[in-house]
Amino acid sequence: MPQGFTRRAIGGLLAATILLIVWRISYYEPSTLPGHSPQGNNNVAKTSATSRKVGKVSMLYGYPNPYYKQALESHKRHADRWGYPMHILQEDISEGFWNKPSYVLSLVIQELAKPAAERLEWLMWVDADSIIINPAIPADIFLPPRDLSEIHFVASKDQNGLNTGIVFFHVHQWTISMLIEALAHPLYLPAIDLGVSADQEAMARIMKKTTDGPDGQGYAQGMAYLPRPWINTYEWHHAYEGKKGDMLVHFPGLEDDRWPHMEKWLGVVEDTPLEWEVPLKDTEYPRLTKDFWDKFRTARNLANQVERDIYNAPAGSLTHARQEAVAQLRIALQQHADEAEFLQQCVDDLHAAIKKETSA
Ligand SMILES: [Mn+2]
Repeated sequence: MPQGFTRRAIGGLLAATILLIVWRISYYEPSTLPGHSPQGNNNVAKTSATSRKVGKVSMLYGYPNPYYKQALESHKRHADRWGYPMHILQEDISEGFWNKPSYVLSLVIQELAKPAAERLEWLMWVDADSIIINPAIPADIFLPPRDLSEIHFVASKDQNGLNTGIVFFHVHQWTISMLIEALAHPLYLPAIDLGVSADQEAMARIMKKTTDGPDGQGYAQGMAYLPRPWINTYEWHHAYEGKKGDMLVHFPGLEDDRWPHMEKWLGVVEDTPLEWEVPLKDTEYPRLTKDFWDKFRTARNLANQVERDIYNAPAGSLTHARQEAVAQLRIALQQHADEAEFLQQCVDDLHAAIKKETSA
């Protein structure tokens, strides 16, 4: 290779890197978290061409709680490292749990009011009872590839269903409609008891809707559940369910156990931050997330194709088995994408139905 070419190539690469860094810094907003001074942002981690503009969002108000404050500082360090602006609600703007969807809605609207090129693309909500333990994991590795443009909400579920402790919201009109329906739930369906986590229960119910909504199809096809331990790893009374390299720890439930558990983890990340840090490439995340979305895409494309085939089938064709199997696969994509074996079973069942009805 001629030397001039090499020099030009290196020069070009350097210029592109500087441009990228300048561009990332321009999205930086200092935290307004009390007592947290904004740090310089010249250590922003490298981002790839497929990376997304992500902002992190949380809330902390009311009686001062040093554990939550320190937990959010771990999120702020993660945000600084990757060049994500971080927004923290510090005033009670609504009633209890409704602060969360209200604040996210306000941010989505603010982002959409900007010119497209200046907008954040996704918001990562993080509860103040979660701590980043491996800041080397970028938020956008979990997001759907751009071609899966119908996905606007990425979450996880536990034994109680949807858990909104850690969730990704797409900056999109779909999210505005969804959050407005969630916020309005107690007003238009006052007879339904949403329980203690009312906002979470409202969102869980709305995510199952396949009627009404922005396009008359509800919201079910706009969401995907990731395996919960990837993004929303729990601390149980007896132990951490995750392993070294996992991105964070969340402390739902736990009652009085929460404080000693948070204190232990805050000690780990503040005193020995490198103990739990593992470079992204040395974790399972790149392979697992790629595999997840590849399988999701394959299943979704199959469902689309079979629905077209059924629609175009000549009158009198057998389609009943395919209709049933494709409906099952849709439900699997919408509510069980985090259960890999179940999703695969639904794909296999649909292939069997196709074979049965089209090979005769
Ligand atoms: Mn929580």
